[in-house]
Amino acid sequence: MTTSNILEGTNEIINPDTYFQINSQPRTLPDNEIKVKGFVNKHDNAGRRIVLITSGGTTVPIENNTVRFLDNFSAGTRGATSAEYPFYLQPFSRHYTHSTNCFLDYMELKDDDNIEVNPKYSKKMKSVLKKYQKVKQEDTLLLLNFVTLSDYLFLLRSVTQIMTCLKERAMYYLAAAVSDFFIPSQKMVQHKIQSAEGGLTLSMDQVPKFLKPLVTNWVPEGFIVSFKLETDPSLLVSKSRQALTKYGHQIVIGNLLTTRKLEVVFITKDSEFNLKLSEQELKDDVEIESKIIPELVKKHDEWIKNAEMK
Ligand code: PAZ
Repeated sequence: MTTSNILEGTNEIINPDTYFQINSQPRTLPDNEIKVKGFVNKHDNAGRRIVLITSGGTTVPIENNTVRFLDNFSAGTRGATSAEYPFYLQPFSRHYTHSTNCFLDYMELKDDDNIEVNPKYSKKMKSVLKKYQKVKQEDTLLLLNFVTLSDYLFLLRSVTQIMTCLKERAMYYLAAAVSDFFIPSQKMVQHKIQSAEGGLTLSMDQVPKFLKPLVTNWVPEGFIVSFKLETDPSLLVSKSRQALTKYGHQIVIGNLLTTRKLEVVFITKDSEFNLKLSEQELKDDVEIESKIIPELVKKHDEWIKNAEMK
């Protein structure tokens, strides 16, 4: 007879408030809140707009003393690239990460004591460096990290609530790939699941839909853009529109896993249109975000103007 480890979930969906009550806040949250308050106050006082970009995947642990976890697909490219248009950029460092190049490939030994940038790369590096230095000088980029679903949700709630004061001047660009399923801490085993006990059967709870309180209560005046990722082309538009109708925010950007860097579909209350790279643009290494962001800036302008007219 074979035995197995069984982790049981339930079909009941808890509400978002309950989620925050039954999970402990991440240790880094108070420090992050201080950083965000400083950043928001400074730019709010200067009358600037602020965009919250969420990017990357969230992990869901299956043991309290976590050895294993489930991950959501996302390389974090969408968020990093978007932060460069029209502003700038892991923005910046994305150009020099292991997925593209090793940073050291850009360097050469000048002599025994000094290194320099390989002249082959200096033109490209110079333009990224200039943008990076401008961002540093003007302090217009604040990077915060999350790993688990819980890190993400606590951070999202805090940051959005701090940004409420910006009203219509805030944009929320929610590109992170957030897990739809999790195992509540009280249902997780404490220690590493033992393979000697046989296979593993997992049943998980559904993560509450946080977009609802975000749109309705946390930042009701903000301009909110969410992403919808699908793998089946026949579902993309219908699922994206369904999300827009359900949460009542401003835009859903739909994308397919295999073509997400080439094409997206914008779904708004009254319209639906595609943004796509042409053959020539592909050859020229144009990035789809260079089309997405100007379109959103235009729509955000209208959002602010409409609010001023009220
Ligand atoms: O991070 P990445 O560039 O590899 O992928 C971006 C993306 C596909 C995760 C993003 O565009 C997206 O669709 N985010 C929402 C995912 C979701 O439906 O939960």
